Amino acid sequence: ATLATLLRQALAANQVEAYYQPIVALPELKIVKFEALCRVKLDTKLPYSVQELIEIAEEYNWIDQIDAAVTKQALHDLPLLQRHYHDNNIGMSINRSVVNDRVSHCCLADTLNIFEASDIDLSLITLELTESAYFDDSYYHSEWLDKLKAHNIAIALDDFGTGYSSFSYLRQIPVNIVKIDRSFVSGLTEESNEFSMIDMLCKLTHKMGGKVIAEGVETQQELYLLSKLNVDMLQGYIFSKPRSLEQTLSCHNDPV
Ligand code: G
Ligand code: G
Ligand code: NA
Repeated sequence: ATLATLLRQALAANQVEAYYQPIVALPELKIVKFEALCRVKLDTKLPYSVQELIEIAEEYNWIDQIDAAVTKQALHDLPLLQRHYHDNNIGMSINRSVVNDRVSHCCLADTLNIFEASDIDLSLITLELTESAYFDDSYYHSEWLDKLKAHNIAIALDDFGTGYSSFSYLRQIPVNIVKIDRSFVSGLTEESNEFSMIDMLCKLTHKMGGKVIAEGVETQQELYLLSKLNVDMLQGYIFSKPRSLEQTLSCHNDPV
């Protein structure tokens, strides 16, 4: 069977699970939120990546279904995570692909319905928007942006610096958080161009009233340099891989 067939079968059988990866704030490296990342159990021994599944789901318009499932689980699980860490201010970051106008508009309408039906304080929620060629002008001004804002839901630009995720977004939508793509972070040195770019991006984002998250932090060296650069939050394997709720709740120590 093709991956698409396997994915369709898995979706029909509700084999979607939200995993959680902590995002920590500098300088204390305290967990401030989790990013919900989907995992789908396929009936195959062949290797596959989440990225491939997301791309297939986007192509076949199944992404709404995945996003709805992950969002519901994430909202359900957030109070459990808060209780585990004794911190009611811990938030949840949820991914949204912006594939095309049809998907994005109905998907965001769905998303808002799910949010509005939950008891969660929505100011603890961030939507991470991922690049798309179709992220056109009409989108920037659409009413859901106002609704997100009215609910105090934060908007993060994912994978900043790659593909379509660029300055035009920053100009046109009210971005609260910029997530620096991990390709800028990997192997960071003080003499590198990436160091200067992250420096500039932090200054710019802070000047615009936003915050910066560095993704894919794996080494002490990266951690040290990013803290020197005034990055606000960090995420990466150095703290924790994405884990299931069960795994996260059975972990008694801070991930650092
Ligand atoms: O977890 P992992 O790094 O393997 O995820 C691969 C990619 O899939 C990430 O870039 C992420 O943006 C995307 N992704 C993961 N979970 C979700 C999800 O629930 N919804 C959407 N739309 N994208 C997701
Ligand atoms: O871009 P986004 O935030 O959606 O990326 C999330 C993806 O990045 C997840 O698939 C997750 O598994 C992966 N990821 C998280 N931390 C690290 C890391 O430190 N190194 C690498 N290589 N991937 C990571
Ligand atoms: Na993301």
